[in-house]
Amino acid sequence: MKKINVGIIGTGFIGPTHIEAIRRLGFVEVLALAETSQEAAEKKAADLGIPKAYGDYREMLRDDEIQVVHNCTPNHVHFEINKEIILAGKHVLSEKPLAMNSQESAELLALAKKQGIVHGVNFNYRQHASVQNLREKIANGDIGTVNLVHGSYLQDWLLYETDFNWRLAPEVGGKSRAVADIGSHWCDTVQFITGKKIVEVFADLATVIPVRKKPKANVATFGMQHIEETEYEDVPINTEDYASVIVRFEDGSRGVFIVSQVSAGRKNRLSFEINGSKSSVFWNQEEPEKLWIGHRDKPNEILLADPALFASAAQSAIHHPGGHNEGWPDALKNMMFNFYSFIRDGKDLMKDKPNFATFEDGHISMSITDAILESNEQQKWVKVVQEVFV
Ligand code: SOE
Repeated sequence: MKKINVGIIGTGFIGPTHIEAIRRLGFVEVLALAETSQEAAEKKAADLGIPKAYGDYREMLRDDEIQVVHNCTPNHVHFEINKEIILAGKHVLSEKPLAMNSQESAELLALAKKQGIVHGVNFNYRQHASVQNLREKIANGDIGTVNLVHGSYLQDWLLYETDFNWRLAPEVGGKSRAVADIGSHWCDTVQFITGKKIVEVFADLATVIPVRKKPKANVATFGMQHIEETEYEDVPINTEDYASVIVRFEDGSRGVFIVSQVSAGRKNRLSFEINGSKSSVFWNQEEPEKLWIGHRDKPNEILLADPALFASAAQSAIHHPGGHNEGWPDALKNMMFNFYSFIRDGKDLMKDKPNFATFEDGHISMSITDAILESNEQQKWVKVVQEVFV
């Protein structure tokens, strides 16, 4: 069978993780990459063993051999590049956030539907095997009615005033930082698991470090610990390091989450607890093979990821026997497998249900972020705008 040919735009922290996950599939070829200059593109292409290098992504979009394009660029160019990918008639897999606000993400969703291409957004945490299994358990009524959903997404890579990255500047990262970058994952994951949408929010955002020391050199995401930089300039910070958000779900059930990028010791800790009418569950992305199940009338349990113990609908998400733990790169591979098998099998998003997040989910996520920003500004409950364009 002929392989599906892919081009990647942007090769910072996340682009290479996409490339590695795609390569594990076997039926997809990373044929090209695009960077901001021909020299940078050629260097990256040589390092990563990719045949074609483009110094301008628009040229790559004119390459007839490329069928799918991944948008792994910084946030402020997501909208424009996603639009151009769609108009070029290519399938698109974008990093989140899809755009800078929900008007733009609505426009992208409408355009993607009109062009009939396959569109995906990289909400990768829903692809963990234990998360897929938990969704089945909840749908089967194993924990009863979901009453409460609470948790957090904590990181420490922006803890020090000398930590700096493009995500800190609103004109590049967007008006929201921690909420858009990691809160978006938390909301997507819990909405996926419970099957319930967040419809209303009350938020309190804080910039814990209001002035940062910007190193004279550029620093990649998660890159600070390797930098020995002595020359800095003081930069005022206008995006949030921290947020606490109370949420209401569409069926009236309640939840709350916090996000922080300044929590020492927490590297990439997305966690949630769900309290149902029969039992509770707790999951933490840093120990993804474990699902805690809490009971009132018998001892609590830890379900270790194991295909033999998983619901049949979740078994395609786990690839090794119990004890052979899978993690972040494996969830990303599941994302790529589900996205690319949908394309390979000639499926259509207007008719077939995907097992990956689409631009519809990306737009819902942007609408939640917009509502959180508005709630923080006005210090009141704000409804999440629900319309999804058909
Ligand atoms: C940085 O906070 C980041 O790389 C996010 O952008 C990713 O989406 C998340 O998975 C890990 O952290």
